[in-house]
Amino acid sequence: MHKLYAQPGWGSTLVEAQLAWYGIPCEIEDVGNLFKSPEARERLAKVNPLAQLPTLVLPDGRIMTESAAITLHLADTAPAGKSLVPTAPGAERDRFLRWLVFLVASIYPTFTIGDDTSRWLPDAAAQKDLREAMNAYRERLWHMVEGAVGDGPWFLGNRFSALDIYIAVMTRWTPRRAWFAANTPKLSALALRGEAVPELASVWQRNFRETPGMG
Ligand SMILES: N[C@@H](CCC(=O)N[C@@H](CS)C(=O)NCC(=O)O)C(=O)O
Repeated sequence: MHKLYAQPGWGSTLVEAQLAWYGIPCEIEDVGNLFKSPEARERLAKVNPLAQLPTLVLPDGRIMTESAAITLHLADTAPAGKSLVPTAPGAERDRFLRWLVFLVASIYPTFTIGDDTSRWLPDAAAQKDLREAMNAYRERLWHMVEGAVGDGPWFLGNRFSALDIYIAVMTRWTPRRAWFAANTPKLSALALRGEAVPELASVWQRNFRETPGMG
């Protein structure tokens, strides 16, 4: 069985949702708040030296980290017609890859840097400046993603994909849903649609306990 190191609402939700979509059973171990608990960080670092979520242990004991790698890995064995990743080659696949990597390589690092700026800078005022700079930069990046979304219903058009799961999860994070509703209506609509997918209902419930769409 797969084992997912997790924390409700954190990046592990990206993988928890995909496992649920594929009907892959998994054991979930919530690790605690990695920014507040040195013990949680130490425990996770034994399996993932970066001590980041998601961290997935495959049934044969191998460790997978990096949500995009896990996304592609899970799609490799997905039943035809159920895959969350368009098959190669093709324009839809290329678009998927471009924006998947944009989300993890451009947007995600703004959290790595901004979530706890005391990791990088000793001075409190400088920490605040860095956090605000990351927040502003992230908003610019989200506007770019908004510009890439077509007319729906999903990010890629008619096809539901892992991008829709990323949008549903990451729009829960700063700048949060009210900002997306006001500034990036297409992303906001995708997120709400993603939260209405019946196969994912229990995942959203576990990770974002409040009423869906109200984050
Ligand atoms: N590139 C990684 C980023 C993962 C990541 O930054 N996860 C956050 C949780 S949402 C984390 O574990 N942060 C702890 C830290 O940065 O030390 C991925 O896509 O999986």
